[in-house]
Amino acid sequence: QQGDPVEAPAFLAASYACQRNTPQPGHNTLLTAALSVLAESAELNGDEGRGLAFRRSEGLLRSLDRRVQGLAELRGLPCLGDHSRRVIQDLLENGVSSEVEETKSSPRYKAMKLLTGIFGVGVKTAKRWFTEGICSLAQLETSGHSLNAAQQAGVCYYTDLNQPVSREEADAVSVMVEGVVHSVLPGARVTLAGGFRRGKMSGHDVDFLITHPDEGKEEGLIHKIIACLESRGLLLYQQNTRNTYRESAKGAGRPSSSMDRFERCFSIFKLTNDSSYTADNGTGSGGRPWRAVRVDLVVSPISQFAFALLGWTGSKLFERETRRWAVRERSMSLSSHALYDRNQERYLRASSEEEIFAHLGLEYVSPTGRNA
Ligand code: 8DG
Ligand code: MN
Ligand code: MN
Repeated sequence: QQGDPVEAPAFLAASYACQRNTPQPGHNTLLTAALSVLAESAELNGDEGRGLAFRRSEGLLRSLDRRVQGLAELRGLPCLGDHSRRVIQDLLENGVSSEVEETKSSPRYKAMKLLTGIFGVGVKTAKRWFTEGICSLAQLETSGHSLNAAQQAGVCYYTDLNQPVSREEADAVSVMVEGVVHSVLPGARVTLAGGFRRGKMSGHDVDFLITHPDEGKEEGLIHKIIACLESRGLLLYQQNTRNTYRESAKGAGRPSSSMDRFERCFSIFKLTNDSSYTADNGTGSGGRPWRAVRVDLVVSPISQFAFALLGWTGSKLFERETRRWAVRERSMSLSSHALYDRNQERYLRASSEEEIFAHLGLEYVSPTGRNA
């Protein structure tokens, strides 16, 4: 049957990603991969607005429950601007998009991707280096730039850290983290967050959220965890911060801010190729019997745990959209710490993610549906 395209169901026509169920990888990976390149390229140029527009298109396409075969099927759907539609049309008609191919092969994109692929190097630093003609690790090394501790570790473990972390490796890291956490604070709870909680099969790091059912017991926990990891020789690098969050009478801080103030540790683990871990690709570069893996550890008081879990599960776009929904549609500000109702001028408590969605007037989206 040819006919007109069917009306999009309401949840697909929803313009906020947090109103939709978005599985991984979705039915339109050719299109989403292409839009992701354009989004990344814009982000690497420091053009956040343009990056966000492509991310929204990408998210919308990933949420569709079938493979798109013609542009007409996208009629009436939100989040797809003219530019995205042109790229999609190219891909549907020719199998490739010339703009995407040009972007991928441009020296600037390649260099910026390589340089920001160094742990500890952000867009601003990479841009400065690229302007000076630095396009490779070798050129960076001979440039004489002094690197901070994070960047030194980033260069040192570059190959390992740019090899995706597999599900098996994430599970092996979970075993290590749980062992250490329970030995320094019995009763503490360790929850896998980030992309792996969303059901992704690989990731750029492994994210953990740690709490204890007795409020206050978690204070200072990050230091004990780090000390124990170090004594067991499991850490290659770590940078930790203590908790600086305080509720203010005026309500939660800027809703767009994705940084939070938990006790946390950005680290690089030494994952050994031992019995708990049998993946074939388990050796690091250079044939070492271990590999370096990026791990984020975050400690939350139990009273903020639901918010922290929602915040650290992602995806980044899903988080952004949830916060945008809260402000624009509910006059609330949401962070990884709390939800503040600006009309009632009070904080809304929650002990589960379901309660937060309910406060926001959103239908609950399970972690595996948050891959916007
Ligand atoms: P990946 O590692 O598989 O590439 O994907 P991911 O797990 O979704 O990305 P991530 O960079 O590890 O971030 C996981 C979530 O953590 C993401 O939704 C944003 C959230 N997050 C916070 N606060 C902070 C913060 O201060 N820094 C970073 N990098 N992420 C934060 O809630
Ligand atoms: Mn992650
Ligand atoms: Mn992370």
